[in-house]
This record gives sequence, C-alpha cells and structure tokens, in this order.
Amino acid sequence: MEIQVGQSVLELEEGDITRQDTEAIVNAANTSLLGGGGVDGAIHRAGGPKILEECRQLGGCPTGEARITTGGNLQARYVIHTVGPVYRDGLHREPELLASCYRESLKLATAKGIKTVAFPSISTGAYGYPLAAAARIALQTVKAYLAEHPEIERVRFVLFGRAAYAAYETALKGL
Ligand code: AR6
Repeated sequence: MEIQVGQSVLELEEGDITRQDTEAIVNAANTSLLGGGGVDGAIHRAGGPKILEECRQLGGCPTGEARITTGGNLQARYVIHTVGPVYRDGLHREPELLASCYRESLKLATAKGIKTVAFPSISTGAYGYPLAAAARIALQTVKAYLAEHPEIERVRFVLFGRAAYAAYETALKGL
C-alpha cells in the first residue's frame, strides 16, 4: 500500500530491512550503538564489520536521537541508527521519544541529501511497544515530515511479517 504526501510517497511493504534498495535504511539500535538482536543484528550481519567500526567512533546515541554511518556491504549507502524507547506503560514519554526517532532520522537524511529511506517498525520488538500505537505514531510523524520536506522523495516502512504489515495498513487507512 502507498499514499502520496505532497510530492513524496509513503509506502508499506512486508519484507526484510537489510534487502532494501533505498539510499538509507534505518536501524532500531540501542544506546551503545554496538549491536544487538532483531533488526540491529540483521543489519550488522548483512552489512559487515565496517558499520560496527564506524559505530564505535560515535560513542553511543541517546534514546530518541539518530546517528549515521555508511552501509558497509549493504545495498543501501547509509545506515541511520536510531534508538527507540523501551515501552513501560506509555506514561514515560514513550510516544514523544518514538516520534522523535522518526523525525531525527529524517532530519539526518535531509542533511545528507538522501532522498529515499526505509524504516523498520522501531521499538515494537525487543522494546515491547504495542504495535498499533507505534504504527500510528510512526506514520503520523513521517507523514507530517514529508508534508514539509519534499526533498525526501520516498519513505518505505518495511514490516516483518503479516501482523506488522496489517497493523501499519490499518493505521495508515485511519490517518
Ligand atoms: N527487517 C525488518 N524488520 C525486522 C527485521 C528485519 N530483518 N527483524 C526484525 N524486525 P527489534 P526494537 C522487526 O527488536 O524493538 C536490538 O537488540 C521486528 O519484528 O529489532 O526497537 C537492539 O540492539 C519488530 O517488529 O527493535 C536493541 O537493544 C521490529 O523489527 C533492541 O533490539 C523492531 O524489533 C531494540 O528493540
């Protein structure tokens, strides 16, 4: 499914973030930026040691912020690493921090002249953010950014499995 936002496209796809042909893919990292499981593990495995080497130089990343490295052996030229909130009860700034991840990642893309970006569903794996709520925040935030930033031509959400895709589809239809 895809929608037009101004001159840009926002699209949903079921698949694997490491196999995307966008200029940048986004990593759901942790504050150390030194790797982990889920998306993070998959990106470092597919991209090779160059990414970790660059990450070591960055000295970590606070929750809600983003950093950029090259893409190593990935098809994508860049990896934008962002750190989602660990979900507790929704009352600890989780919505605000999750929105910030998407916004800060796209700001980095704009600063680097990157026109196409693929995101995973940040915080909805190991960090436990409920999928429907996370999908709403992700899509609202990206849509609002695209409305103001036509320089980003395409944002693709790459959802892992049917359930994640369905949650994002429902959220997108409800925007
Ligand atoms: N492509 C796209 N989506 C994926 C892939 C993939 N290859 N693999 C998993 N997902 P998670 P988080 C989905 O846990 O919740 C790491 O250890 C997955 O089904 O990767 O932000 C980090 O180092 C889920 O919907 O990220 C951190 O410590 C979504 O991606 C911590 O996990 C996010 O799941 C970050 O947790």
